[in-house]
Amino acid sequence: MPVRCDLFCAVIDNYGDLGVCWRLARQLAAEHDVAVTLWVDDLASFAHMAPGLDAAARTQRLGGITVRHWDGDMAEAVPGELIIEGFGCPLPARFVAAMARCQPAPVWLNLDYLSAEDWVEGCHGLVSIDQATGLVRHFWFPGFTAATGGLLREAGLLAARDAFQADRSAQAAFWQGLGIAEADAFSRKISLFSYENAAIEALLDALAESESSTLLLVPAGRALADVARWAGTRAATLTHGTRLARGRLRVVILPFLSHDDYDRLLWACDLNAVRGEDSFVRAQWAARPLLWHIYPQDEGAHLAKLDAFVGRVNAAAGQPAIWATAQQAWNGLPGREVWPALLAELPRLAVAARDWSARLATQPDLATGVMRFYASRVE
Ligand code: TRH
Repeated sequence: MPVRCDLFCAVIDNYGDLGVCWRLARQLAAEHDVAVTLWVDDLASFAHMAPGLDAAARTQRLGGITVRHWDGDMAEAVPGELIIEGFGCPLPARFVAAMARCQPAPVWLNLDYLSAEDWVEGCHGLVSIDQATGLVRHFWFPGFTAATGGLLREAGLLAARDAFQADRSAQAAFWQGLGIAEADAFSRKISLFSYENAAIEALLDALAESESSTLLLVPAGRALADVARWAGTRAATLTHGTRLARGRLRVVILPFLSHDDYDRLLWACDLNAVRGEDSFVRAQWAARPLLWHIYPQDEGAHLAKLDAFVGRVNAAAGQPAIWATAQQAWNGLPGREVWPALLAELPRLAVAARDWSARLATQPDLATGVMRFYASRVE
């Protein structure tokens, strides 16, 4: 009998919570033979990311998992043996009470947010006791070292990436599919996924004034406001297929891509601007240089997280110094002048990014870690 897992996702904002939970759900089903039910409270947002999803269906099968709309107290639900709550979303009291009636009690994990900070190693695996039932909840912290919960990485991901990056005809077909058959004519390609970001203007100026030609791909989203301001137009005019040109820069607006196509975009670009958590991790698996727009938090708490990540990469993979300065400039700290220097270093940054990706890949992936932990609890 496969292990039954209930994975809960409350959509707070944007797409990261969903992206992570959906990815984990699919991997548990595909690689660990787990019967996963993914409970999502906002199916309309999910449908934006998952093309085959019916936002009106309360229950449906999608890519090897069951997706259910989470909109009540779940009085009728029968808990599985493994319960994962995404990012501390509180579970309905009646569901927790049903968990407490199970014999044995399910293994209960809270999947937390990713950070490269040192404290993560100390907090990964800590427990809290549910006051009402006495059930034990384990904190699962993703991270960049063996003493953390690891990073999501599907079994065939890096082989698929390597095959794609070595195959010019596969890349040409990908660009053709996006309606950009001319992509290969550009010296470099850059993808841009960020929140509203005042640094976009200076980067685009540097690309326009560069000696080398650039194709900038911008999937629909919050960065369009700054791209529009740079272009002197309204964001509403920037829709799928819109092309803008200035100097040596051509900008193409893309639709919001499927997960698989977004991976291919990251694999195909020479620099990827990413944000939040899931795209940030995917860019590291792309083994290409990245600019991380970290999710802004109150009182600048995110800047410590940015520093921790940059410090960890620098210690391991020895990036050219401009990379750290560029991460800061991309996140609102002074540094308008960094972009030409960053672009000049892209070839060396590419070598370092590949090295970093290979180092990360020596650690067990997050889904495997979860299932090993589960096995250790039920032995
Ligand atoms: O969307 P994000 O900013 O998400 C999150 C959430 O805001 C969350 O609350 C916050 O705590 C966290 O960031 C840090 O960024 P993220 O995590 O990169 O998620 C984006 C998802 O969208 C990811 O799964 C990749 C996917 N995506 C596509 O599928 N197609 C696309 O074209 C693009 C650009 C992204």
